[in-house]
Amino acid sequence: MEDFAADPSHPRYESLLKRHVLENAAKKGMLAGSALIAHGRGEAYDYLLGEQTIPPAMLATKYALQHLKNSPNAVISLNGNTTAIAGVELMKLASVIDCPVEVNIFYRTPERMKILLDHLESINENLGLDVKILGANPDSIIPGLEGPRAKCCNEGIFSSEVILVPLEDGDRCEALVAMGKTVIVVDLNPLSRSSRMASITIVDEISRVAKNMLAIVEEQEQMSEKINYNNDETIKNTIQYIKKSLTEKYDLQN
Ligand code: PTJ
Repeated sequence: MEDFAADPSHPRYESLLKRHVLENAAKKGMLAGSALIAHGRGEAYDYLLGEQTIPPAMLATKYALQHLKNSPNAVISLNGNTTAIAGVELMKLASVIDCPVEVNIFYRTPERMKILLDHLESINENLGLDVKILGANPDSIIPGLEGPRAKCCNEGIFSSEVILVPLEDGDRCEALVAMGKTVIVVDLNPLSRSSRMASITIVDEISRVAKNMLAIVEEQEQMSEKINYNNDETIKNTIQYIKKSLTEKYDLQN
């Protein structure tokens, strides 16, 4: 990336790089107006996690992946932020688990839809993938939602049994759960309504989740591991983890 000045030795290199990728995506018209605010909120929560995948997130990731892999009709929903920072990894994942992706954005405009769909097509071409990319011609409506954010494709989100929806908003998450789907949310904020509504909540950064899922899928034996999972417990364990690490780090008991 020629116009990126930070050196890999910079302690905040990864974070600066992600911001830069989002800045460029914004210039190309891929992002919603509030995308950088949403990212900043995510960064603040990521600080509390130590910018790493914590054990409850890894458990949720493995459990979610088993559902995605074993379902005959899973789908990965992609919005602006997710496409910009984890589009490549999630397209690779879709290819390995053989499911479609669907561009489904909250702030929907025909211009943004086209830019995002073209971007994903170029990932297919550049990596020699053949992932089905849905979203151009929505023919269904998510029941219980008003306006353009309810639009979706029958072949993808509408008929899916398992859906991965990174950075989802609470209303849509609730509506998808009400449709009887297994809704897998990725959200750095364990307190958000999406996190609390989802069937499986992964409190982790989306590009780390995508990389973890790809690595796990490649190690086939982890896919058959019997996982005892309870989503409320996983969220509580996440909040406990944050509390314990802050207490230890800042010696808050004294
Ligand atoms: O592309 P669109 O039109 O669908 O719009 C996408 C955004 C993200 C702008 C839109 O969905 C939105 O406004 O989202 P919210 O309601 O601000 O929620 C975003 C949630 O994602 C917040 O709880 C953030 O903490 C979290 N988040 C932000 N960046 C990341 C993240 N979670 C995981 N990985 C991230 N990189």
